[in-house]
Amino acid sequence: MSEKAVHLPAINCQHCLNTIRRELSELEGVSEVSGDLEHKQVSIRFSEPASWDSIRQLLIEIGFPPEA
Ligand SMILES: [Cu+2]
Repeated sequence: MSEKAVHLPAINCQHCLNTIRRELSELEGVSEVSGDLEHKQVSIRFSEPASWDSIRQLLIEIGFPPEA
């Protein structure tokens, strides 16, 4: 089980967080997604088969690239 907090500068409103939460929870292995609108940050708890690489790729695809 891993947990990662990432800064997603493209987050602007609650709707963005809802989209991120919905899309990420469809990824097998992702067990929890919590968002912080004020800091444009999302915490993701995951285990295999999900990996940080697959999560990062999905975030890029849906328009919320993690800040490097
Ligand atoms: Cu939004």
